[in-house]
Amino acid sequence: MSNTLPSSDTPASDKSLVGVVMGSSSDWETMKHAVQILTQFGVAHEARVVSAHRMPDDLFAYAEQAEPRGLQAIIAGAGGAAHLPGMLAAKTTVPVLGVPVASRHLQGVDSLHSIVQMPKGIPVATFAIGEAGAANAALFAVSQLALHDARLAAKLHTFRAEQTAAARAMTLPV
Ligand code: RP5
Repeated sequence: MSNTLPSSDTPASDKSLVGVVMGSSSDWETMKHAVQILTQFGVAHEARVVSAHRMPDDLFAYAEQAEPRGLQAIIAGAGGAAHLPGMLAAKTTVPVLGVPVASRHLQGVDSLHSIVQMPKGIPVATFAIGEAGAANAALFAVSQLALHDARLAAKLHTFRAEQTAAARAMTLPV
């Protein structure tokens, strides 16, 4: 298990459509599941640490550059007082998809409440705590992009069909 982001995933790129950001490298074990989905679907993306409280100037710069750089979505994961997604959303109109990371003491319920309880006017689409939330945030970004990308839409339909087939093939230990 590694808390280090893979170097090939870290650089910001003019071609990135989705940004995956997180408050700490300790979030990587959760957020890597978003990156895996984006990689699986061939969506150009980047991943990096942008800590809201330890790198506030970087957070503002990332958010301000998101739209001119062409990002279509930002997947933001954080734990505890998880203000990263909300502060990003406050500084950009690019859709922000928030992933609550499980925290040590409150198991991510704190992260979930921090992200989901955005006051009216600045939305953050909030997903489940942990791995499922990270993967689903990426799948949601894929489905948004697929509305204007027929090849990506076909991949998404195939993904769903395979998932259905796998569920139908499930057996019980009776
Ligand atoms: C948050 O604090 C991060 O998103 C992380 O989930 C949590 C703990 O960070 P580290 O102390 O592991 O760097 O900012």
